[in-house]
Amino acid sequence: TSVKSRFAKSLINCHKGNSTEDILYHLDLGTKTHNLPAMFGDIKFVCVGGSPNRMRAFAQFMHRELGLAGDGEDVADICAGSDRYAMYRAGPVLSISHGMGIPSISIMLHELIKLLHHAKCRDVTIIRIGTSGGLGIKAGSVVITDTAVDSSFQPRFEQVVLGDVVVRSTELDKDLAEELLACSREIPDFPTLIGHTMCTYDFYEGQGRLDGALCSFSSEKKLEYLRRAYDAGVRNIEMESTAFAALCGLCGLKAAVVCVTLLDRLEGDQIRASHEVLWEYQQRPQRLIAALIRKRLGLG
Ligand code: R2B
Ligand code: URA
Repeated sequence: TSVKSRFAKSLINCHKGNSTEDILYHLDLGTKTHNLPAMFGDIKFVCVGGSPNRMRAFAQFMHRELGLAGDGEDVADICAGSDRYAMYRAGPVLSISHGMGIPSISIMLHELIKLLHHAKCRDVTIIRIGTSGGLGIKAGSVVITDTAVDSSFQPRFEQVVLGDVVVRSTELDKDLAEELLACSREIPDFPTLIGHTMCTYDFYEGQGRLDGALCSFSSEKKLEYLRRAYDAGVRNIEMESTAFAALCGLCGLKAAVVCVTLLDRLEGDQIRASHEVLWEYQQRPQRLIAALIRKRLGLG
């Protein structure tokens, strides 16, 4: 089966020509209402993450890291007209929130990829910076995903299209993952590793938690599943990576997933760290991505 995208080699969605208006509804942007090439044509790095506040903090952080004029504290939300997603920019870096879970990130990515196409962006690197539950690794470790796998540990993303299940590959850019790992060696404050990331449709039962509203399996079954995941190479669990990898891959975008782990799931289900500790953890992927961007831009 072949899929055409606006951003892949053909660069054009098979149904929508360039002449008609395109409304990016959930971003509150459009080709008639906004000059997308002027607003975004020079974007080279797109960073996406679940929370609007975190993505705002990331844009402010990148503003400082890139040595841009002003303190960057008053960054404006480019999607202020929509309360679904938040978008900020700092120089050539775009920072966008995607909410929680595959449906939410999918909607954002469709519109973001069309935005990059309309804006005529070239050589864009896209990175998801997120949180996750770790497997057999110290809380606070950062995992760079080599392969995003589903809850059966397979490198695939299943999407229902016109009532049929279509299976898409979840391959990520190997060179980018290695480049990120090389950058991590210059940040000794926390452990960074490469591993498989398991993507689930739920935070509770879907991730083998026993602290949700339902109680449908034993703690022995839970640990058996998590150990099987570990043995299959899974080092962290989150809720967007397979859809992100599949969509970016089909559209020819070089993509990476970098998530900090908030706990070790072999040790428990509840996230008990303090807000201060969790906030510092969430800065770790940001620091790694800042190092990559600075290096790419020749800023040392
Ligand atoms: C990680 O954290 C969120 C759930 O707490 C979800 O968006 C994810 O992938
Ligand atoms: N995000 C997840 O999806 N799972 C966790 O355990 C922690 C954060």
